[in-house]
Parts: sequence; C-alpha cells; structure tokens
Amino acid sequence: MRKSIFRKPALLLALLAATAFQLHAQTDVRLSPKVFLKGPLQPNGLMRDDLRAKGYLPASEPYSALANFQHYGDGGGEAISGPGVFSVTGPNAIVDWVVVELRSASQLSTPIATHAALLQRDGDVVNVDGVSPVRFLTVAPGAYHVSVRHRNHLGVMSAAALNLTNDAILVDFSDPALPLFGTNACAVNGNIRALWLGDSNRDKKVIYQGPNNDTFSLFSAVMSAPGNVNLHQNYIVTGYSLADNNLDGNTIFNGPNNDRNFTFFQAGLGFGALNYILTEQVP
Ligand SMILES: [Ca+2]
Ligand SMILES: [Ca+2]
Ligand SMILES: [Ca+2]
Repeated sequence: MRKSIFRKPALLLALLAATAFQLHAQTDVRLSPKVFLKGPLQPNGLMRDDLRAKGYLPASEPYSALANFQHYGDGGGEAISGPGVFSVTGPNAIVDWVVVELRSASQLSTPIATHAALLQRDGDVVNVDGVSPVRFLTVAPGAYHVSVRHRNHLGVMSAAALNLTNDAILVDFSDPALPLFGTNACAVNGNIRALWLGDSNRDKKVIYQGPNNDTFSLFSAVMSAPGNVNLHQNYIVTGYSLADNNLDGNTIFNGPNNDRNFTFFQAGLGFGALNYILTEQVP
C-alpha cells in the first residue's frame, strides 16, 4: 500500500522547510555598502540629516520617477517599512535614499539588479527598515561589481567583482583603499572618500560653468519656484530638490549658504577651472 507523505504532516513540513532553506540559500544576496556624499558631509565625519528632520524625505524611493534612471531586476518601488524608520536620530539617522546596483563582470554596461536603499549619517547603506543589510532576493550568490548611486551626486563602482553571499560583507566606498572603477571617481577628504556633489540636471556630469552646466538647473529651480513671485535670485526654495547640493532642505542660488558655492569650490579650487567637467565613472 502506497503511503503518501501528505499523510505525515511532520515529514511534509520538514521537506517544505528544507526546500525553503535551499531556495533561500540559493537566491539571497546581502551586502552592507558604506558611502559618504560630499554635499551633506560635515567636519565631524557624519552627514547632515536635515531632509529627514524637516520631514522632506519621501516614504518611497524617488528614483523611479527621475529622468535618466532605470531600475533592473526586481528593483524599484521600495518603501520604508514603517514611520519609525525616519524617527531615528544620531549617527544612524537616515540622510536620503540611494540605489545599490550589481553588475556581472561579463556585462558591465547593464546592472543585473538594482535596489533602492537608505543611507545613514555614518555612511551605512541599509535596507528599508533602516538597519538591516541591503538584500537582493532574486540574485544568486556570486561575484559582482557593486555600485552606489545618488540622485544628485556621481555614483561609484568597485573596480573588482566582489564575492557576495547571503552573509553580508562590508563594501566600504569611503575607504581610499577600495579600488574604484575609472579615474577620479570620487572626492577624497582627508582619509575618507565622498561622492562628487552637484549633478542637478542628472546627466552624470557635474559642470559649474559652460554647456549643460548644473548651475543653470539650480538657477531655474529657484526662479521657477511657485512662491518666488518677484523673481528674486536669493529666494529660498524649501523641500526635496535635485538642486539642493548639500541636502539641507534649502535650495539657494544667491545669498548665505547658497548651493552654488559647493560646485564653485569643487570645480574652481579642486581643479582650478570653473568649466572643469567631472564625469561619473559607473559604466
Ligand atoms: Ca550606522
Ligand atoms: Ca550635470
Ligand atoms: Ca542647500
């Protein structure tokens, strides 16, 4: 007489659990990137979190709605797991959304998967609960180039394909010892790296002066603001904006704490030419 395993619930449950474990083990890649953004980075080694404190951070990832951005794999539509995620203060408070991308060494031009994630003030890139490692549910363990991108900073990518499994490893883009793809891929402030700021028009270049410059996007953001009825160049636009270079929640063209000076000093002092063009090195 045949005996179906379905008459033995304990055995069935054990089989299901084993299958679930195998599926989990085969498909789940986790990692803990660390990265600083030059705009909000402060002398104390933490990034400012004004966007969170002022209530400007969107609960869902902003990247799907942006020009010149595409998600891959099952990336896109990520949202915070609960309102408490944006209540955390201190070094683990959330600065903004970023995107983590994985690429295979054989096809660098197109990510196999992307995942919007949250950036803490101390540089940790975490999942939508604000604490856990970033997790790619549909990517098999293997070797991948890891990149991190931000909506108005230039992204970076690891020069090497890194072995990823379901045990999260630290991928520390803030450490000058981590080889990066390309040349002059990001800024170096003392002994830490930070992503170049100022890509307000999202063309993967930062340009202070000259054709397609980002300064014009900042100017336009201020002059076209609905509240700027008298067209003042020193009008302060509040909120979540691509032209807010230091992520303090204020978009300012002229006047104290203006966002123009950040790209001015980056180009002029950093490279000695106001028309210097910084280009994102992610393929
Ligand atoms: Ca942290
Ligand atoms: Ca640009
Ligand atoms: Ca600002």
